[in-house]
Amino acid sequence: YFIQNIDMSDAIKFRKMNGIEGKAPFLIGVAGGTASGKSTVCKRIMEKLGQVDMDQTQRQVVCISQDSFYRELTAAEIVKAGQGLFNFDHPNAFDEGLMERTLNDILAGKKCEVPVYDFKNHTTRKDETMTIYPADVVLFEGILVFFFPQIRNLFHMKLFVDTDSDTRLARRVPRDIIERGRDLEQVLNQYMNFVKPAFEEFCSPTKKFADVIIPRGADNTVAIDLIVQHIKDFLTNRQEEIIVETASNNSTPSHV
Ligand code: UZR
Ligand code: MG
Repeated sequence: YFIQNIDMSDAIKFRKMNGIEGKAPFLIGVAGGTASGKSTVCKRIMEKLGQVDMDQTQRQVVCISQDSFYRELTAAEIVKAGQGLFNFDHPNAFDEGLMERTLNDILAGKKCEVPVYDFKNHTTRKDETMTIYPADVVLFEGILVFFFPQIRNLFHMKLFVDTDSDTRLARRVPRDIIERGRDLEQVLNQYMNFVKPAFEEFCSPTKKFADVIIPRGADNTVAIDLIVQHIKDFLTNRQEEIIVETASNNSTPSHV
């Protein structure tokens, strides 16, 4: 069983010993409009897989947000952002190259560093990154994760969280005010000028790429249970493949 506060070298040794070192994870993309419940759907999936109370390094399932890949803004763009005049819902707001390189590293079974985004200052933190350790399942969530073809084509499974736009707006307003330090007028202006039109132009059309559309978001426990079962099947199958591989690689008769 897992040990709390395990040393990283132990986690890497553990993957090595169990033959899962360098294995490509099952990569899941989770798209949907703002405040549709993407993060909550990911959290539920991780909870149902029993991942939440586990040590970071022992986790078989990790979740990354597209927010980490907002590109650096110029001085002029930062001023615009402060006035609610910068379009954070447009594909150009993201660093597509960094997203693609990071996902490719993850698929290669490498450990990688992901930027941490600060919504209050509209910038990634200079002093801080998040380390993503090799995992068996990686969830990547964001409004435009299916927009860029090179990124879209990397996913083994694509989910689209489909929540009514009035529900999304009703959630977005308090979230921006409380968690992201905005005022009501700024939030509504930004929503009308950028968030809503960009959803219709860039996000909503990517629903057609999804394998599974989840109506009502995190409330939809039936959909979440089906997805979790699929992930469990993947993990079990891979474990069986590894056992077979390990057995055939051993010259001495196997005890498995
Ligand atoms: P989710 N966003 C900000 O509000 N400020 C930033 O500095 C960067 C992004 C918002 C962005 C988008 N839009 O709608 C939302 N605006 O984050 C996406 N305006 O996040 O999928 O969690 O709603
Ligand atoms: Mg989010």
